[in-house]
This record gives sequence, C-alpha cells and structure tokens, in this order.
Amino acid sequence: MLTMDDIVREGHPALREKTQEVPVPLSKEDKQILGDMLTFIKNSQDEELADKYNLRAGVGLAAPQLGIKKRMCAVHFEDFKGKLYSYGLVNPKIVSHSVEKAYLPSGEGCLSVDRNVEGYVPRYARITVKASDMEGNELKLRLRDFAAIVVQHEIDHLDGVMFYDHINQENPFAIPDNAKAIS
Ligand code: K2U
Ligand code: NI
Repeated sequence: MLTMDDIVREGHPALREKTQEVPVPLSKEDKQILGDMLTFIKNSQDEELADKYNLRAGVGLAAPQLGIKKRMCAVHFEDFKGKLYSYGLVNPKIVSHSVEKAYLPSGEGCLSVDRNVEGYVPRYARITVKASDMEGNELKLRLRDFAAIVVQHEIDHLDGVMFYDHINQENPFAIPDNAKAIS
C-alpha cells in the first residue's frame, strides 16, 4: 500500500513538469498505480489506518506526487451536500468553465507541501471535465464548488502547477474578483 513515504515533496522535479497522456485502455501497470492512488486516499480518511500508517488525510492525489509523470489522478470525498465523488481520472481535461471563481476561506494545502501556505486560491466555480475512468470509459463530469476546487487542484498537478502559484503574492487574502467563498 502507498504511504506518505511514497509522496514526493516540494523541490522534487516531478511536481513542476508536465505529464504525458496515458494510453487508454490502461495497461495493467497503470491500472495498478491508479488503483493504489485511490486506495491511499480512502485509507487516509480512515482514522484507524491513517493513525496506524501515519497518513495525512487527503481528498485527492495526482501521479506526479508519486514521481510518476503520467496524466492520472484520483479523488475520493463527499461534498458539503454528502454527494460522494470517487474517481480515478485518466487524461482529465477541463473543457469548459464558469467566469465566476470560487475559493476556500481556509485556503488550500497539499500532501506534497509540508508547510502551511496562507492565502486564498481562486479557482473556477464550475467546470466541465472530460476524462477516461480506470476501465477506459469516457467520463464527462460537471462539477461545482468544493468538487470543482478539488479536481482543479489535482489537474494543476498534472501541469506542474502548485496551489500557491494562484495566491495573490501582494495580498494573499485579497478577495479574488468575481469569486465566492465555498464553506
Ligand atoms: O493533491 C493533494 O495534495 C491533495 C490535497 C488536495 C486538495 C487540497 C486543498 C483543496 C482541495 C484539494 C489534499 O487533499 S490536502 C488535505 C485536504 C483534506 C481535506 C480537504 C481539503 C484538503
Ligand atoms: Ni496537492
């Protein structure tokens, strides 16, 4: 099983490089990697397992965070209305998005960043994502609010972008234009 030892941290080149599209249907190896990523996220949310294996709770993970330069990420979380999102996303692409932005008032963190970076991270409030799932089926996800923020955070990783790249360096807590707080 994956543990925090498998997650690369800031400064590792894989976090700043673009990733390669993944052949679909997934090879046995790529399916194993993506399955392990989804399992890691679920385990990180299980109090007993997280405690036993010292896992930091997460809602998403991208392959570059394992030093793997492939366009794959996994998400597993419930939104504020209790809707479950549990996907292995292959070659995800934002095909449309709202003009309106959104941000988490608490800011964002990252499993590859062992420090607290304060500030609002403006993201699109609504996105439409096309991807393949682990079985090679085409997905079209219309996401909003927290779900949209999580998936944008993960897709950013596939493009070598870190969440703090979006923070206003002059005033990290400046309310982004045309943005709503997601609470
Ligand atoms: O990619 C990662 O490092 C996983 C992040 C994803 C994420 C961070 C901030 C906002 C949305 C997604 C981890 O899930 S950070 C820990 C966390 C846990 C629960 C809710 C938000 C963030
Ligand atoms: Ni991250």
